[in-house]
Amino acid sequence: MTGCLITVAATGAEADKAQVPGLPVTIEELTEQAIACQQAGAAVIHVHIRDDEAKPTLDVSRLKDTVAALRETTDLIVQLSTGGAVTDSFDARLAVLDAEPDACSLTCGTVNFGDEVFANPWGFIKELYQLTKERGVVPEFELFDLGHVATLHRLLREFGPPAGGHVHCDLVMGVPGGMPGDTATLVAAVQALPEGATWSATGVGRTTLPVLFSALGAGGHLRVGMEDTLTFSRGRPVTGNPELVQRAADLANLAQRPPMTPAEAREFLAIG
Ligand code: KMH
Ligand code: ZN
Repeated sequence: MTGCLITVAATGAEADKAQVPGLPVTIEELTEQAIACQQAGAAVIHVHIRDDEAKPTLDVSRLKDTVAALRETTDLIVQLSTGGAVTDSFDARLAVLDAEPDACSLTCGTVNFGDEVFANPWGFIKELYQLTKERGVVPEFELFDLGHVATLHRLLREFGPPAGGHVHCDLVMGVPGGMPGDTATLVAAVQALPEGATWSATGVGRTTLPVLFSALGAGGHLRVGMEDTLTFSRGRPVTGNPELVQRAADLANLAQRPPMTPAEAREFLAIG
């Protein structure tokens, strides 16, 4: 087994700043936490941004400023979300690539998302995938359900390998409406992945720790962060992303899978 790639999903599009004071919503808050997350063991940052009212936005010039600020202050691989919020249009989600990130998320199917629907029809998936290839942006395939794995196979079959040539996936588990965050489901999803693909996993809400332990034991990599988890332990809210990264890094070290540096992660993910 190799070292452990740790991705921090720092903000997301769902949590409310008024109720979660530690959520990074400004560029300053994001870079401050990003620096601490890198020190704690993160190599990739998955980025959603907020507007002046702390509401989710896909404003391209703000995304550009965020990419530039993260590059200035950290060595982290900057992975922009093309998922955005459930209310974002497909056009706005495609335009995220205009901000020229190192990497982006690419969700391989529609999924119920609590009371909402996170829409990713085939037409959108293939357009976004072709755009990542044209622009040389390395996608991370977000898999919320087993059917998404089948769509990933179809995507690779019809359009060939991604920019960089390496397939890396992220199992997003425990979303109400998606696959459950348990070991049996994780193993089933991993067994269905394309040959040679690497993977990380994240467990949303109370599935965070079971998924983390299962992923480490199965040779996978980790995504943690306030996009996915707002409670550190029973009754104790998360105060910021660094403590989630620190916990993941401590457990990865205990598993003899020390966190990859950003430089090691660039090589691993084939990000130039
Ligand atoms: N906010 C969710 C609706 C992604 O970043 O690509 C979608 C999401 C996935 O977070
Ligand atoms: Zn996201």
